[in-house]
Amino acid sequence: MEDVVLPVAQKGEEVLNLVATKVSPREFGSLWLHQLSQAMQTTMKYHHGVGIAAPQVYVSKRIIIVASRPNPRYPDAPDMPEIVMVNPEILTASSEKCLGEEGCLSVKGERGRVLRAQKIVVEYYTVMGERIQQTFFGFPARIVQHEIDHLNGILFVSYL
Ligand code: K1U
Ligand code: ZN
Repeated sequence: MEDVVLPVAQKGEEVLNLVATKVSPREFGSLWLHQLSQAMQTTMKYHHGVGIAAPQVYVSKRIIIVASRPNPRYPDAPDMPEIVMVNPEILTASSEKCLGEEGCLSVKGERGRVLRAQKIVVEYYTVMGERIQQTFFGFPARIVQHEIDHLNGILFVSYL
């Protein structure tokens, strides 16, 4: 089950327009949540992405993965281990904004510059249900905002 590459929904498909539902407390630590997060990681890596959200693999639940690494557009991006976030919420967002290039596994062949908060504080749960508060800056903060937009039915192209 670990190496499953899931199909990725493309712009125009209804699942990408929905507001995803929260993972319930009884689902924390469950086999399906472990298997889904593992398959999301495999799918993201297969497509060389730096993030992915569950609705992109046809699961309308509030789960995202963030995996910053240096890349041609962001050579100074931190190389972070993947973080799986369940029910993520942005607690605070800086008034300082920055423009940066984005792409999307669900919008093939399109890139664009999007204005995002430079710094955010996020609260989320691990797959085991541990509550975490974490601060993100720059490119990782951009990925988190892009992925949480997916949970709210928003694609980056709507900002262009
Ligand atoms: O959610 C997704 O569709 C994945 C997306 C995440 C993302 C990339 C860039 C900015 C914000 C969020 C991707 O991984 S697109 C492919 C990619 O690695 C990339 C694209 C543009 C700039 C930098 C990286
Ligand atoms: Zn995307």
